[in-house]
Amino acid sequence: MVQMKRELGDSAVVLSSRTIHRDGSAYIEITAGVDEQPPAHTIRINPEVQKYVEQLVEQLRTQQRLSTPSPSPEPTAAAVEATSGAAFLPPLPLDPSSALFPLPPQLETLWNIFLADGYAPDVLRPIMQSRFADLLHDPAEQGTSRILNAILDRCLFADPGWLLNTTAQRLFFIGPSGSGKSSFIAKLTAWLQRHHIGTTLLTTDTYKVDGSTLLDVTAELFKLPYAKFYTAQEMHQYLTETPPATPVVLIDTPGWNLADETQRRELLGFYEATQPTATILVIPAYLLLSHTLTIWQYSQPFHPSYGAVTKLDETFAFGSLLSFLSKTRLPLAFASTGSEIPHDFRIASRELLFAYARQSLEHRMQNQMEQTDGTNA
Ligand SMILES: Nc1nc2c(ncn2[C@@H]2O[C@H](COP(=O)(O)OP(=O)(O)OP(=O)(O)O)[C@@H](O)[C@H]2O)c(=O)[nH]1
Ligand SMILES: [Mg+2]
Repeated sequence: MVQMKRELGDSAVVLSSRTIHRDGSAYIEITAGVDEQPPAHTIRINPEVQKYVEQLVEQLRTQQRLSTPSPSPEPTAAAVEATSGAAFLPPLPLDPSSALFPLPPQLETLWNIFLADGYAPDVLRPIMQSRFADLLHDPAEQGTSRILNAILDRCLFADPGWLLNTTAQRLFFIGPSGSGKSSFIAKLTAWLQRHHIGTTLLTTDTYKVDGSTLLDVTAELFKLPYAKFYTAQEMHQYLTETPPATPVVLIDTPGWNLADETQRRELLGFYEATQPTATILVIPAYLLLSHTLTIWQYSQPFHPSYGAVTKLDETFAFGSLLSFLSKTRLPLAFASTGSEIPHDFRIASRELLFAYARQSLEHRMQNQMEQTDGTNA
């Protein structure tokens, strides 16, 4: 039995046995069986994916790519031609839930650069997996754009004309303290006036010194209907008795902490009094993803309809923002690219975010190359 287990493993079982007499000696012949089922963890791997990866790794091994630390930064024309002529396997849509298999060095660099720029691994992983073979072909810059475009494909942008063709929009602005809500409302007001769209300004930010100063000045400058409220009741009464007649009404709020139940309840009182047609969530681009997702969670009672991203100029990594947009699918409507009122206002677009995000990734890639050069020197 010991010999059987040693030769066939622990799962071997005796099926039959008999005694054989040969040359005057007696032998016991055992017929044993082994369960041929592979272990459970092997079964879970998609066999097509496994086969594909094995073939790919074999192909790379043949070309000695896995054993060389990294390709030289400036490949020669001959080397480029030789590489592009290589017969790679066609791309296979891999199962996004499967673990990321070991990456060859040229994709590891891309993966690390995106991670360093704040992109969430669970956003990045399925994209890199599904474009695995294409990315292996691409030079680094092209690969970066390919991944970035795939992430932007998952982000939503508001129709740029939605506010220009409106007849009755009440926009309720929420967002963390100092996110740029009041400045943004001032910028948006100027933009609406340039497009001759009647605007009323309302503020509930009457809880702190100077909370409403920016809107006082903006309303005065453009001679707009304007009111301030200290309580939700006051606001409700005002809106019931004298509902604003302008096509657009912008409502500023204090930068209360939505995770704080008391503050959230008070803000909800204003929200219910306003009965807005849309809630705009104002978020600075530099916040960490864990932070924006928490804000997102606590902002659900306000039903955020659109996003306005601020401080693009003060942000040096755009992965958190793009991961947030791709995860929440919150349509981005506006952007603020600086503190100057009214100039630093943009209608959000895919092209705008691509430009900012690409620049940051390029910068990171350049730094990495300089570091590699420094290490090699
Ligand atoms: N660099 C830069 N600064 C901005 C931007 N938007 C707003 N700011 C600045 O950020 C600071 C806060 O802006 P506010 O508009 O007061 O922010 P808020 O969300 O209304 O703040 P609270 O009402 O206190 O919650 C001000 O100094 C603004 O000038 C932007 O896009 N870029
Ligand atoms: Mg404010």
